[in-house]
Amino acid sequence: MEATTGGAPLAPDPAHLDRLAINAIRFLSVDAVQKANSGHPGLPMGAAAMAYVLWTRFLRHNPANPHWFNRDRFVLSAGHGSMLLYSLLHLTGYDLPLEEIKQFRQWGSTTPGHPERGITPGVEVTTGPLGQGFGNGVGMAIAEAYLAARYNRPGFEIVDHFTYALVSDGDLMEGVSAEAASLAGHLKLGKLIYLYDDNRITLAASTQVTFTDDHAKRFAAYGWHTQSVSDGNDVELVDGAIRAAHQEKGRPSLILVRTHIGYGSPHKQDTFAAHGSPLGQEEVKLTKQKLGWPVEPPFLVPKEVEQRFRQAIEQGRKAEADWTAKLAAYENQFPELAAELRQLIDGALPQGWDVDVPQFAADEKGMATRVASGRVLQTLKAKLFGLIGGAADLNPSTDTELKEAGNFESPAMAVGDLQGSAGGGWSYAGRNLQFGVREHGMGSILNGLAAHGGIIPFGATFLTFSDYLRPSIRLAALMELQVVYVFTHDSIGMGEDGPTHQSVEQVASLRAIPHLTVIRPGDANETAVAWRVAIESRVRPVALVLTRQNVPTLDRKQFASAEGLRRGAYILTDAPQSKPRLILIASGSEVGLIVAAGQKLQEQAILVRLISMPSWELFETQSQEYRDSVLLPSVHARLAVEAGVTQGWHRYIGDRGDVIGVDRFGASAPGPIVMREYGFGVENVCKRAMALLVRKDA
Ligand SMILES: Cc1ncc(C[n+]2csc(CCOP(=O)(O)OP(=O)(O)O)c2C)c(N)n1
Repeated sequence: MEATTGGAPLAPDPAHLDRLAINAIRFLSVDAVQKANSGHPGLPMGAAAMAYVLWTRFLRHNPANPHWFNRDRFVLSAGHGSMLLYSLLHLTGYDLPLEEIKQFRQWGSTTPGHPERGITPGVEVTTGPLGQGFGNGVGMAIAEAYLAARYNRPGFEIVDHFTYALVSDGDLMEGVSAEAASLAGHLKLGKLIYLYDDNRITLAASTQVTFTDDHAKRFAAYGWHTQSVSDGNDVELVDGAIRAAHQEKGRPSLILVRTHIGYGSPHKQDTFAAHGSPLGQEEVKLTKQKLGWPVEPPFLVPKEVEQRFRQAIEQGRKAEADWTAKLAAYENQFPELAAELRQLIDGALPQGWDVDVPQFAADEKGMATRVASGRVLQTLKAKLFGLIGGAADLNPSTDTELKEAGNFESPAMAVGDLQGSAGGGWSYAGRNLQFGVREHGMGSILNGLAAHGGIIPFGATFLTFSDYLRPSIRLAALMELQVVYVFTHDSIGMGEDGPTHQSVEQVASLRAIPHLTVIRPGDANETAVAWRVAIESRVRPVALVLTRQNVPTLDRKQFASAEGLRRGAYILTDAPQSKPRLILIASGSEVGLIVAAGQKLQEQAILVRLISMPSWELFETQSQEYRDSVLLPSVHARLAVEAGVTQGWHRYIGDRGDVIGVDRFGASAPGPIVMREYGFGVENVCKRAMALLVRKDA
């Protein structure tokens, strides 16, 4: 394919090589989608040129080590265009052989339909639900800015990388990206650079039908630096725009790149027919002919194209080696900082990280578990420097401020006597992330923070509003990311705000998410153990479900140790020296209630066992023996008490047990009144328990 004159080879023409390389991306994608008979060829065909420029001229990465800490991050937010990313990973020399490209979307391949973190080397995050990747990138840029501010020293820029993403119309239309973009603009994240694939076509329509706002003005209004590239196939224009974005240090960048979906396809370019289905054999042929590409063989990668892309291997090796040398010099000069950073990079917990976690004294009046959580957080912050986070404008209510640990804000922001500052100054080294009223943005940003590495992020809001970030929680679970959610005001017990704010179905719906650990601790000491579990849970997100109202702090001399929380459910106290006739089970604020009811029942000489069950997921990881030893399958009189929907509890109470729950919406009144009216009182618990005992089949 090299141009020749009468047999004498010409000097290689760089523009020619660029075109060949771009077409190689296009046709690897086209051929893979065609072979799979499934997938999205249009985006890779249109975006190939800008992706080529970014990946061969700018992206600092090491294909031999996709985990190199200081690599630039690249997110394909429009995950349906996965073949674009797979082509780039294959061509630049990641462990993604051509065989895997040929197995696109097949069982057991490392090229799933959408990019999946943990399956394909080089894929940073799972994308597919549009808009999420956009927010993930913001989280990564925050992580970079925080770690850089905390650990870099003049001449030792140990953490120093860009975060890039390729975003599409769908990404920009989804509300989550509006939240994340607004926050990124406010935070002035200058090393965040997004290429917008402005192809004006979505799955089902031209954007003329759905999306006619002025995108450049919109992002400018968020505080972004924007540029437009009129021809996305012009590599020098794209190159110039990325260079200019690098120069812009004080704002995130959006580069609006005009492209054509399905570029080169005679009948499908610029139509949504190119979006989500294979071109078809005949159209593949015509497209290859039109772009001057050999029709056969499929999956062709010309030698010179491979050589061009594979320069990334040597460049990456050198970039990482230089960085490693710099890190060694930094370790010499700043041994303590370096040791701390090293721990974060390795994801290790420092010795004694939890020695200051408080023990709470028994107290009948007790404290809200949100308050206990706040107390625990203050002790964790002193040793865990990767622990950063905040709330969606609810930090006073959720008790999630890291006191005197600074606000994560651009150093360019004026620090004034601003309400809501955490103390400790404003800078990128601040550990309090004020997400504003942006729950969904927060969810996607938390995922980006966790995916970046070095960070244990937490985010807080009322449990009811967990619905607003649920899509991101699901992805955290799917990606096996360590994210801690602090969800407070967890039931009708929160009181006067009424049914819109009173969670009813949220705990059950969180429990439905695979791989998410939901913990609803019953008192202050269980809350402390719950935080320990969350910090140790390196590959699972954890949702802490906490009360607004006070709950008694149990006397652990009388009741079993709160360490039992680690097993998901444990016997708080048992019938003296004999098999119980009745088992009461509760989580969270209802633990105190069954304790009170249990006392009443014991006074009536009823042999009762009390079980605290803060986490179904932790319980399910226990052996059958342990679970049976707690639940005693031979005892049928089992009553569960939880201020939420009863869905799912039958798994633990059996078909002859009973649940006191809330299978309707709440009501506006003081919390204790609502609880009483909904049946969460000692009297009702005893009544329902006694009813179980008199059942013939009990
Ligand atoms: C949250 C979400 N809603 C819907 C979809 C289904 N979907 C996949 S791609 C797409 C349209 C994408 O249009 P665009 O983002 O412009 O991508 P392009 O057509 O340029 O490939 C839709 C609706 C999705 N992936 N995520």
